[in-house]
Amino acid sequence: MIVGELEVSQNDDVLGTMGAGKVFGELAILYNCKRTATVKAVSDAEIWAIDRSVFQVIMMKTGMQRQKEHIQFLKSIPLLKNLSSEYLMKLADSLDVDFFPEKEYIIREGTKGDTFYIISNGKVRVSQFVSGFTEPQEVRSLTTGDYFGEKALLSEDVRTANVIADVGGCECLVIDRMVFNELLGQIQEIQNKDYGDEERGASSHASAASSCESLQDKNEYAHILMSDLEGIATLGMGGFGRVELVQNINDKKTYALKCLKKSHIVETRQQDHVYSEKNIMMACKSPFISKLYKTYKDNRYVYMLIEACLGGELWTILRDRSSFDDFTSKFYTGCVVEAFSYLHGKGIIYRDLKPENLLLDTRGYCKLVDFGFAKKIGFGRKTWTFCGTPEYVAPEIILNKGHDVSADYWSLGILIYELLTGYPPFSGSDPMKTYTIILKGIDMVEFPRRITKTAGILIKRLCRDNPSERIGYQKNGIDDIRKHKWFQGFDWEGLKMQRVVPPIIPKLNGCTDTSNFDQFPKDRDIPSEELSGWDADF
Ligand code: 6J7
Repeated sequence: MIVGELEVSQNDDVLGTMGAGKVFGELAILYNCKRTATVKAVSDAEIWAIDRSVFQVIMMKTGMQRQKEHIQFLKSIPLLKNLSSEYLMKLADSLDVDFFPEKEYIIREGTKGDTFYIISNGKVRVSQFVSGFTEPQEVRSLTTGDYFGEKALLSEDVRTANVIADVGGCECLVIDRMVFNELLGQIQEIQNKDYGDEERGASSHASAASSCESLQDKNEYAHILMSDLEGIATLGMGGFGRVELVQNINDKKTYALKCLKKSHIVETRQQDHVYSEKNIMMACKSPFISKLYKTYKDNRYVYMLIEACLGGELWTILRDRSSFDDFTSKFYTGCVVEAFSYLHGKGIIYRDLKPENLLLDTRGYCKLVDFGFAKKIGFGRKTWTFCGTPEYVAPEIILNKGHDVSADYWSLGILIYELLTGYPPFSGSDPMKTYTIILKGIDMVEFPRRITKTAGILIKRLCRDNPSERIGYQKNGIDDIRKHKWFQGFDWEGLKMQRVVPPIIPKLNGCTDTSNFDQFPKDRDIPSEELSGWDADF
């Protein structure tokens, strides 16, 4: 608005007035909803107006511009001078920007930490407990272009100093542990940094971290060699490679071995996602998430040795039965709710929910597989990478507005609809058409009669255009979904303890029976070698 005065009201209640310089009208465009308030000129007013498509292009362009600025800033930091532009782009893609007001603790000594910081604007003061003093002693200050927070990521989890925003506050680029490990952890300057903690007589947090050997998880599968594994059958195939059922020749136990073509990973720039998949799956211990035991690599493939789920894909079962009844849909949705509850509690978003990524184990419980799009974003943060399967993608991902765990709740609504009907609510003949339909909103979707009223209400509460209005994302978190009327009488404790009798019990004749999977021809394609070394930590 350029000049004049406007009045904002809702249902005849005046909410306030606006003058020159104010912007308004964005909500109905962002969330594709009806206008949420009435705006009336109370004096002659001159206003600039932008239509929906221009607004969306501006949003997209500002997103791209922001990324360009980040790359330029990262290039100017001496620490990163030897990083290739590909790595810089990845870094710019994966970082978040946070502002800390003056005196706020960005890092507190002795707490656990998972993030690395580069100061993009402002200053911080660093202090530390030193023997002989009762208060932390200031050891240095840092300014724009400096970094901190690497020590807890390199050795153990514990922070070895306090970092506090200085006068005027401080803006930082924030990088999570996984991205740090992949892109920055190997830089010599970071590895060799010595702050002189020992000479200073810094207390145990600092010295423990510097002298601590990295804790190796005792992994009972560590001894299984690739040469111990014998191929039984192919369970799945795609451009990425294939998934084989393999048997350990020593103890006859079977596993799924995911074989990913390295050349394909590099061509499609999926290195980040593959590392993310490995790190997240390795860190997860939930009965509703398939376990990753070990990884291998050679010149052509990286491999993941995963818990076998021989009951087959929920997608295949749904295809064969056309649709599920209410209890069957509730049971599988319940398994996903438990998986999400576990992941979100760890600050991880999943981002690829669909029936193809739910596998049944021998008892009929379903588990989340394929963590290629999962990401640890922590709490209260967003991420911007476009990913997911078109029919399940949330509107904020399409509009590049940044997304978080609420995008998983959106996809949960889509899943419930698909389980109950056999088809997803938003579907076009190509991804672009699907996105256009998604942006029209759930209220434009026809709900067939096999979706009961309470199921329909839950789906609509999950598929709100505005992410913060979605059930699961509010004060009581995912418990609101567990307590929703659709789940009335559902035995959540029994599900968690795996006492509930599953609605479909797979027919299986031993641990090498692959009859619940479609049949695939032998893969005769030998991918080219890929020797760039991106998989060094695999
Ligand atoms: Br900056 C800085 N100076 C020091 C120092 O003198 N000693 C220690 N132990 N840490 C220092 N720092 C940074 C370093 O990046 O403060 C961070 C606190 O979290 C530390 O990494 P962190 O232990 O993860």
